[in-house]
Amino acid sequence: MPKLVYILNGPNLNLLGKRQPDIYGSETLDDVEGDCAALAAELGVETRFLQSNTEGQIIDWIHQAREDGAGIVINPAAYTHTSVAILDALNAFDGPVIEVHISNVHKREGFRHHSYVSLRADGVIAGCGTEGYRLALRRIVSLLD
Ligand code: CA2
Repeated sequence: MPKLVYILNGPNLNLLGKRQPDIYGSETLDDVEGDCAALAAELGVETRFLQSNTEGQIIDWIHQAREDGAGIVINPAAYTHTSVAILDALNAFDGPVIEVHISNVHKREGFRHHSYVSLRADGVIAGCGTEGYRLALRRIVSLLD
């Protein structure tokens, strides 16, 4: 059975490729999912790619990953900067966690410079566009090997 990597996406990322291409690029979230699935096949892992606009749903998926997930790639979007609850859920997950941001949050408003999730993440990728997801997946797999 291939190892399962959760790829979790927070609020408004369903709009990817549809608004603000100057910040987030022109790929849609479906495109990113396809890219990750193709890379996962190459790397010999399975991915479960999910997006929610609701904090509780993201927490429930992290709990699910405790049961069947080997690693988590997470772009918590705005919850990055606000959610102790997502941090607590990630702290209850034993496998590797990589945090992804499409934009370079450190070049943006001050409130985006702090991340609760970074207190748990084993690595953080920011400002690499949607390629960041593939970089994160590669890193998860090398941490799992
Ligand atoms: O750069 C990232 O990936 C962010 O996690 C994206 C979040 C933002 O709140 C974080 O500070 C950085 C915003 C996601 C909203 O995505 C949109 C995409 C296209 C159009 C509108 C929103």
